[in-house]
Amino acid sequence: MHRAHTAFSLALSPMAHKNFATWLFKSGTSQKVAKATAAAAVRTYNSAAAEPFANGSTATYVEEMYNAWLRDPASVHTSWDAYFRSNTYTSPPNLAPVQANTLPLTAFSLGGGAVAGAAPDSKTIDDHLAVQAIIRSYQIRGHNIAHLDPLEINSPELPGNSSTKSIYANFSFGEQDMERQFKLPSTTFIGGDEASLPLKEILNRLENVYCNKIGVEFMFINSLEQCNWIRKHFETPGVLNFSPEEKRLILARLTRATGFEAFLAKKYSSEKRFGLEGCEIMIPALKEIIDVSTELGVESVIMGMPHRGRLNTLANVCRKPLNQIFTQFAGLEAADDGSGDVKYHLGTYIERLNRVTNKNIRLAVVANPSHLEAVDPVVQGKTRAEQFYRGDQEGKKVMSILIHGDAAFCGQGVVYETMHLSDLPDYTTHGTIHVVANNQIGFTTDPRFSRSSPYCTDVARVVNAPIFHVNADDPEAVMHVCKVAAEWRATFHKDCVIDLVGYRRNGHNEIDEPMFTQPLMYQKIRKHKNCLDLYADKLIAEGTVTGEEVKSVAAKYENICEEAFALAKTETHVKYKDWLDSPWSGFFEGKDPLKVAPTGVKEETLIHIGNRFSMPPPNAAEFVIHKGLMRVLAARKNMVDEKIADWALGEAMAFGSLLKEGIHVRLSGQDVERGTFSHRHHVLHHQLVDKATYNSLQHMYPDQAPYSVSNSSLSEYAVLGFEHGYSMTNPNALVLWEAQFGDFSNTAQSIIDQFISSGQSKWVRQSGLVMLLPHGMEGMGPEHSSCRVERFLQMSSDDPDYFPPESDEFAVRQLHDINWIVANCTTPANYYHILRRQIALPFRKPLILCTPKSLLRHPEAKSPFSEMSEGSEFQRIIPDNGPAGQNPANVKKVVFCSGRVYYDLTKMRTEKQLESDVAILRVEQVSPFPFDLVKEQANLYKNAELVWAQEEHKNQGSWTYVQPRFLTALNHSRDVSYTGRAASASTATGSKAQHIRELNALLNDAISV
Ligand SMILES: Cc1ncc(C[n+]2csc(CCOP(=O)(O)OP(=O)(O)O)c2C)c(N)n1
Ligand SMILES: [Mg+2]
Repeated sequence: MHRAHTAFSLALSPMAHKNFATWLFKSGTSQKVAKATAAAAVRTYNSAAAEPFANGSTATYVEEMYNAWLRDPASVHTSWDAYFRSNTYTSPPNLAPVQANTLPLTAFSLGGGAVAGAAPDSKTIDDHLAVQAIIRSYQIRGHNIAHLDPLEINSPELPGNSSTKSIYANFSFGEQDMERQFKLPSTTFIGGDEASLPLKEILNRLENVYCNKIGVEFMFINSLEQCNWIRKHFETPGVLNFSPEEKRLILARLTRATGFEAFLAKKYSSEKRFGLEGCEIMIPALKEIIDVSTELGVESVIMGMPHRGRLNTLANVCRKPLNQIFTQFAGLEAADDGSGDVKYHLGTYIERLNRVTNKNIRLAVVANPSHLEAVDPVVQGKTRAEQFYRGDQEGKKVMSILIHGDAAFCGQGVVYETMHLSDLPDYTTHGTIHVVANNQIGFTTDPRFSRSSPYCTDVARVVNAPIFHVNADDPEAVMHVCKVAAEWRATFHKDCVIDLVGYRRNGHNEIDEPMFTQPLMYQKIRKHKNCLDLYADKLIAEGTVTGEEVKSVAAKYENICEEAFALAKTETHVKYKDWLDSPWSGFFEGKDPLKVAPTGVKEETLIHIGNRFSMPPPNAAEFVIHKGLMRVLAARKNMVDEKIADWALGEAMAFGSLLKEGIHVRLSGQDVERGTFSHRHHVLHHQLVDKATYNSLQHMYPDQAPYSVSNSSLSEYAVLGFEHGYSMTNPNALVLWEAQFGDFSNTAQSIIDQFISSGQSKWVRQSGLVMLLPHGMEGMGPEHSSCRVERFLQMSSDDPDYFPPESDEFAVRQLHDINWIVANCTTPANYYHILRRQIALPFRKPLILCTPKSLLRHPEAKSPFSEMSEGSEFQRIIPDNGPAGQNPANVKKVVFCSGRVYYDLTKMRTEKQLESDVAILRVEQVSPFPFDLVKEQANLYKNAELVWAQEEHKNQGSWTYVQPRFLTALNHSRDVSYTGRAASASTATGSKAQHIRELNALLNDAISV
């Protein structure tokens, strides 16, 4: 109770006043409020941020202030006085509904000597207001002074004096007031069934709830309902009472968690395992979350977590067989293909019976790279996909849990980016429970030097997620918080955070010396008993268990470990497949691994899709479409009638035909619904009605698969990660992510490097994700030109010096063996085929596709339906079909190129009338490199000089990738020279004139004989 003053004075600090005063007094505020209200009438969001400002606890507070002011203007701060005097405030009749344990202020007559029924005197009112303010202060600030740190080294630097004296001085309460009864306001549940309590009891209860081992941060939430829900779950008397059975279960789980690390430490003392010592309670915590969630209907939990405690989680949460885990320490060869990963990155997938709830549960821990937090959006995407395929629209059956380190949670921006997906209609997973294993250190850096926010969890405040800080040495407090978190998610389907404040008993890893850098902290840690011992002592002292029982539980688990250890010794190989996080049951079985289904479709299908795609909604008369779009639709219809397709139509043909075949298509990225270049227009907007839209691709066939196209948040890292996760879940879906411009994909580099490029090799996990990357040197400056295709190509895993054996299966075998496909298509038909091929393949590979900008409207970049209908297929190289191709022996020069520069080259060739002398060949699939076709084409043009022409700079584009492969394809018998821009540090010039000069030079150079 002694710290009530601190909490109270903080709540009423000048800053707190300022916050209220700003919105109340700013000139023009009322206009702004009016405007905001008008906007809200048009746009409604799902987000909590859309709730009116004067809502929830704030509104109640304002009303309380108003009532106090009515009785005595001097009792409120001068800013409130000024505001209420201005006559702008009217008490809202419905903002603070009277609840069971509330009474209007006029009813205060307790203990202050006022006669029942008579108006209370001003002291009574003041005192009640003071008590209300104290309650509120505890709710707002209690967490700042709670005992969260087991080591007690992290003292919040709070202003003010926390002595008992100053509490009484400030509130005019003396020792004699402690027994006075006070009515409890509707904003507290500490009374239980009682409507009033003595002051002493009020302070005691508040202190216990808010300043003990749990610190609840929630009063920033803009929802009165949610705030009340939290208050109720923490304040109701008795919530922290556990039955002896529950306590024994916690002890048993904690014993396993602790025993696991101890066993590994004993058997593999020099191996890195990133143990959980100091935060072992995380294991019982996760189990509690899963138990409660399962009880509430969840059937599948997808988890993402970093290195710390991962093996323990696999062993004791997922119940991955211990021998498989121990085998990872044995340094065995792998029995299957791939390069594998270190043991503390591997994923797993397990289906088992939850013994506590007696319900079946699926648990997946998603494999992840070292890159901290990179897995967060991947987990979200995978969760979302699983919800989607199960028809779990509210996230009642599938949920995600993300586990974080304290330093990474606040340091890595992707956490913020992922948080911002949490409430978006096409990305929400309906609430994630975040668990921070907060050991108060990141490697060798302590929080004072690694963050500027008071807590490592502050990022979660942006999405109004409640944050439950808890001392990791108090297992019962931790379990309570976990139970509340699981119930919160099941009730509100919003994110919440559990901050498990513990410590790290060892160094960053087991062979690291922490005393080099944290000597004082580690002196404390050395003397600190571990959580299991503390809890066992407590349970023994209170008579819940005996010392013998404690020992026997520990011994039993050690036996289990020993048996598994012996079994692991008999293993001769590790199997990467044992660690797969997303098995695709049935997908590979019975399939010819080298057979690609045809990608052409019946012409009537193309016509049907084309017609639908160019039609306004069926209720067109009422649905007002923008005039410009009517023209777009009419132009599409013309194309369909002429049986030709432009880029957007070709894409729609691919999507529509896949949807017809039952393949779910999901396209996501910034502004993808319309398309950055205004070419796609998949979503038509009613010009007069908000949110009234029509998406013809969702209405192609009555029994089609679902089509989803969604503008994303302005994030690449999280959204690409999300789509990658989505693509992992089901192979029978085409999942595409489009960058606004290709170069923006580099802000998602770790998803590209760590997951997309290498995921199959490391984790035997396949993904058919498509990355659409607008690319092309069109004079738009350095940042809107290049998708840095050279980087993708540099990561392609085909050997430049190896020409695979030629056979009918050459192309598909190459695709099978490589890590991903990199292509730059120049025709809508080829774009259509390569998209469809993603699904036609008997395996899945990511596709990196350079996509056009100006070609979207280029009159020549159109394809006849015949190039998309039955019998047609994707062309890895498009040969020269003009005079040069028809008479190759006379051709003097063959220009190989890739992408849009082809159209510039042909134009120049026409201008120079060199159609018979210069052949232009398009390498559409750059990687895996079409060795066979290059050889075949070069052989046609026996007498020609061979050049590679590209518009990208020499150190960029495809040149460095294709050059050695050309030589391999040609068996080093002929040379291929480079034509194009010089090497450059930047991707493109910012000067239009220079751009044109460079382009002309390269075209002139290429088209010359
Ligand atoms: C993106 C990224 N940057 C740096 C690292 C190197 N690194 C590995 S663990 C670690 C400290 C992480 O601290 P914290 O998140 O608190 O987790 P803890 O190890 O304390 O459990 C760092 C910096 C990394 N793995 N990932
Ligand atoms: Mg840490």
